[in-house]
Amino acid sequence: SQSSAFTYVEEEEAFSVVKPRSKFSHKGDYGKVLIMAGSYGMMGAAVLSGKSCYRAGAGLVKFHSPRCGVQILQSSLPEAILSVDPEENFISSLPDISGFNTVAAGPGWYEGAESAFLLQQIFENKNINLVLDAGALNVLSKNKELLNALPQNTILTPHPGEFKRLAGEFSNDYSRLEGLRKFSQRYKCIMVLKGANTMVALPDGNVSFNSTGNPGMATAGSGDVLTGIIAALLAQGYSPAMASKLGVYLHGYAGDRAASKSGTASIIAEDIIDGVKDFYLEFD
Ligand code: NPW
Ligand code: AMP
Ligand code: MG
Repeated sequence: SQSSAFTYVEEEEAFSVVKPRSKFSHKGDYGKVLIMAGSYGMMGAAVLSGKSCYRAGAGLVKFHSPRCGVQILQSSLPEAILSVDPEENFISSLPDISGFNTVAAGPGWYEGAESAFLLQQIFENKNINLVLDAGALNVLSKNKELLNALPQNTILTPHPGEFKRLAGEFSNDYSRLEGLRKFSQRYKCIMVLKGANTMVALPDGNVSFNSTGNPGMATAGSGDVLTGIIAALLAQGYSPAMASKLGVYLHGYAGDRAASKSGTASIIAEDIIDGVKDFYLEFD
């Protein structure tokens, strides 16, 4: 029925799906993520998504970085490896992505014509898990024909401003929710509309609302952290639908832990990354 299409993701469901780590596992069991993020002046977005990706359990994170980002990334996150783009200030090319099961693209992106070509090349890889955020979404909005080439179950994580660019304006919250559902069904992608009670719309028409998080998470870089978390879950073998719902729950949970330590107004994106540790502590 229409009403059963809407559910809340709460602790019982989220905690029940978290996978334990086998004693005999190695880093290769937890997936390799390629993060294509950052441009001159916005390398912080790449740092935040990479750090949160490791904190959320990915086995290996590789950045593809413009030249200007090399020192920043290597000193902010020595755990990550790098591939370096020929361009100084933005990402202009796709590195060899064989061996990666997950690609996250868009935080801190330069939004020029080169980036549309980049997305087109990424979309040719149909067997990869893909999360698109921020600049990658705006590039899609400027080149709407690319939406028809989205690999199935690609995860898009717009905030309301980015969703407006993608899908236009809606007169009220209900019509926007219906617009989100239709978008997901039409392009067979997973739509994560961020905000208080973030909505996750699946191509089958189901929508879930998140139950965690707080207004302290309305701070720069918060969304970049979510991108890294969802990518980490994809890399660890969660389905795109589960990685989206659990990722949003975990991100909000981490933000709530941060708020319990420092007061809501003081939260910065790094604190949300720290809160991810508290989530996993529940499982050891
Ligand atoms: P207004 O005017 O606020 O009402 P943009 P961005 C509108 C990178 N970052 N939530 C809003 O309207 C990102 O990764 C880098 C949010 C305004 O018109 C991106 O690549 C950082 N916005 C890039 O910066 C840290 C809402 O949308 C517009 C809204 C730009 O991302 C920061 C704002 O969105 C950042 O993450 C809502 N509920 N409703 C770094 N340290 O490197 C309406 N809007 O223009 O896409 O800007 O989100 O800051
Ligand atoms: P972005 O605008 O891309 O940095 O994303 C902001 C992130 O913070 C999203 O994950 C939102 O769900 C979260 N967020 C923003 N405002 C709130 C709020 N008032 N309550 C809960 N979460 C929020
Ligand atoms: Mg954002």
